[in-house]
Amino acid sequence: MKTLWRVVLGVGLSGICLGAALGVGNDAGGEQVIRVTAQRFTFTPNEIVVKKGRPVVLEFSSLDFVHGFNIPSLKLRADLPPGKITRVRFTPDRAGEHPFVCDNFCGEGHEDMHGRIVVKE
Ligand SMILES: [Cu+2]
Repeated sequence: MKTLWRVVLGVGLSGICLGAALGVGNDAGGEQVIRVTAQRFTFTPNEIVVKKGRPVVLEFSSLDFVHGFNIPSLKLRADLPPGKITRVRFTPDRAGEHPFVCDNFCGEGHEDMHGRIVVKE
């Protein structure tokens, strides 16, 4: 009888360990992919919410011009040529807000072309 309980307990614990190994119940997930469209004179979305510690891939499509993406506080920048997807990867390591701007002069409304990334705990 003692042996039987040992087997039951053993199987139960194995199940728990396997669940942990498979990441069951862990919602941190893999990369968070966010599509962003750049077009005179806006980024859509212009507010991007991400989670601290979770890798992010921004996939930019420009519809009309080689806009720039520059986020000084994260030391990230890229040119965004139309007709292709430009990927920018990063993993936010602390909570906070990071303003970004278009840094390629794209016309009269260029100064209004900006947004922010909000990193949540
Ligand atoms: Cu622009």
